[in-house]
Amino acid sequence: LIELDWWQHCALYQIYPRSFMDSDEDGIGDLTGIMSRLEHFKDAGVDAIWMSPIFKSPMIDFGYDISDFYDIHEEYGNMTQFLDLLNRAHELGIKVLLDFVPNHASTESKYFIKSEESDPKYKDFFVWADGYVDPENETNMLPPSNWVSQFGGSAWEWSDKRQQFYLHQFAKEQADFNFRHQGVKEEMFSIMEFWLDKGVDGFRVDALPYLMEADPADHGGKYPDDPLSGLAQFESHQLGYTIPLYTKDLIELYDVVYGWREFIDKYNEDHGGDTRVIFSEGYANITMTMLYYGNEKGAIGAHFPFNFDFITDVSAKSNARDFVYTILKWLTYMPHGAVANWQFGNHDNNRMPTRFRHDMVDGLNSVNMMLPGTSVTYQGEEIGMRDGYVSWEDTVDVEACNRGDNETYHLYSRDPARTPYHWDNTTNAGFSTHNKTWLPVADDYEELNLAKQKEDDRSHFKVYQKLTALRKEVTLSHGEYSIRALSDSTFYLVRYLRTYDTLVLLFNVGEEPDTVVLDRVPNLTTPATVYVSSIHSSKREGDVIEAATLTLVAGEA
Ligand code: TEU
Repeated sequence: LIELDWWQHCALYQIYPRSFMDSDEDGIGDLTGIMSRLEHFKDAGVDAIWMSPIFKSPMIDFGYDISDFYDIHEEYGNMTQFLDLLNRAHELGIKVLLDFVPNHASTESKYFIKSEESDPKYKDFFVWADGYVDPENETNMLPPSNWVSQFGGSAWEWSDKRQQFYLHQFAKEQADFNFRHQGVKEEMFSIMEFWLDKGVDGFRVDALPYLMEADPADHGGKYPDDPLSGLAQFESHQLGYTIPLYTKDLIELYDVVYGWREFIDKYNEDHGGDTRVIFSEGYANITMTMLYYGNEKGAIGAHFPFNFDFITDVSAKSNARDFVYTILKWLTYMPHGAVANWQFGNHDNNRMPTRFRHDMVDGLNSVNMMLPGTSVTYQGEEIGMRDGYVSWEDTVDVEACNRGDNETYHLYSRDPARTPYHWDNTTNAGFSTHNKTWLPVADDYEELNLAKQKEDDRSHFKVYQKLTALRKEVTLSHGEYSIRALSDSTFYLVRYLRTYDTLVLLFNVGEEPDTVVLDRVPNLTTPATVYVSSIHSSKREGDVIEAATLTLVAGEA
């Protein structure tokens, strides 16, 4: 059997640094806090962590608005603490990935300040354009095009200083870099190299579909209006969600990604050691997503693009066939020889047990861990953490504040998925001793926390530990797969490999009990032994299944 490289089958875990562990009692998570809890990853069986941005930032978008790409944000710590964290993680055998945010920079960054001043080196670092004089009011300027920001409103913001508009596909404090400018491309290599030299194992690369926009040179020197997805449509919700034509998924952006892969491959070659990787982030249709892996001409891109299909394509309403379709979609479209990955949540979406049902946590974690490729866990999923309640008064997410009001903010807010981690049942769930945490701690923490789950006889965490241990089995790293619905509500996932153990997952995603006939499951021979089961299952580890049928209660795996 071919030995897999670490990233091809690791259990990867996303840390949201602001909410993981507070060591300096200010109600905000930090690097020393993360360092103090590294044992948790050993304990959970996690092999690699990626952290949402830890760089200097005014925190308009909680770190996705970077003002200095080469330094650590003060609230999170300093470079010495970062290096301590990195070294300690490496001693424990845990890989560390950073979040690389190439699409935009904070308007407080040196790049933007100098660009706004038309400094020769930086003047073209961002997407600047003249506006139109408002025919109804000559002192008012209208934006170059009808393009929309992801966080609501026009994607163009006027600069008095430069007397031009600049583009921002996210908040107005996040100016979009101009990737048609050589200086920007070079700066990106220099940022990556800086952190690779510090010893990081790679990057999660943020918001790639937005990297490039239509080139005015192709449109008679102007930024063209988007025919379907412009401001007016967006604000009146006329067409629902329409994919923008000129600001997202542009073909040219992939060459930039392929260039980064070349760069990191070269870095690996020159420096030896374990492979450094890039995992790309972006919500796009399956064809555009697959291009991040590489193209038909042989160009290679990200080690893998994050797979968001379990976030965008299935929910509590999905039946077994929807799950099977969603899984097979990725595996079928993926280029030959590529590595898959799976995840049920991240800091931008409602938490997994909330989007699905609470009784599905162990089943969903099982699917995540048993599919071929890399599994990704969002902080808290290992204990089944649910969305926290955040009132409008406590809401801090820029997307919710810009797009929502006190009645609609919950449609947009990402705060509920970002509330502090539940370590134990002490004040603030053991996250912080400060009297006010940056987001409120979810009120179920006394019942739902890591310490309790370690003590309980059966718990989501114990299931999670069994699953990460199971991943070390060669059947899961190298085995074939077979996935199919047995009924509307139950599907199987079988992993098998020659003479090794066959591993079978049966998962009832429905809301009613379901009885399935076991001889319809390929490679399943009875008597079969239960290795792990949902915490509400009547089956226990070691139970032997001999009967021809099996009844699974709602959500049972
Ligand atoms: O998100 C990129 C992205 O595609 C957004 O559309 C995201 O899905 C949306 O904000 C969800 O409501 C990345 C980060 O993950 C996100 O936290 C940042 O806000 C965004 O980039 C800008 O950096």
